[in-house]
Amino acid sequence: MVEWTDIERATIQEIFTNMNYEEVGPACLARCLIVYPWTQRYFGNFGNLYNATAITTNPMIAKHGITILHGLDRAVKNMDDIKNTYAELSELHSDKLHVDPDNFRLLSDCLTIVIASKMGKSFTGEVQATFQKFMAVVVSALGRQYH
Ligand code: HNI
Repeated sequence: MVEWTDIERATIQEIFTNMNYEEVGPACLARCLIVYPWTQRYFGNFGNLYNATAITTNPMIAKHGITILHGLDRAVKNMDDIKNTYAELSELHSDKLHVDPDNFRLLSDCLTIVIASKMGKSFTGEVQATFQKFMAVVVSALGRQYH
């Protein structure tokens, strides 16, 4: 069971409250597909992913980036039970989508970088530590139903 301090809880709430989902979601998924091109294989039906420009202007990627962030909302709202919150989503990524769970961490790293660039100076070491702790719990929960 993961313990959260009041400051950690407040930090996570603040990051998500102030986040522009329409900007951060697409940027985060696009970055993942550009930096780790093998992750493109799961989006074969998303149209043109030919190069970085095609990826960053692909409307299906943009929309799905926002969907992923809304997926993270569930963890923000259930910080004390992230594991069970993601049981179904983990099963979907494992059994139906066959997404290699290593990719969750790659996406999480891209999200950290995008958020850092948006927050600038206010993305302190402490904020980063809290955000990465949160994402580590999410990544672990999403990987739970793999067998
Ligand atoms: Ni992911 C669908 C959340 C990481 C590939 N994904 C979803 C959906 C949510 C979601 C929510 C929609 C489910 C539904 O339709 O019921 N994905 C998340 C979250 C993370 C994540 C919270 C990690 C932080 N997904 C990844 C990664 C990949 C990925 C790393 C591949 C590299 N996801 C997919 C694919 C789909 C998907 C593919 C189906 C897309 C579609 O619409 O066809």
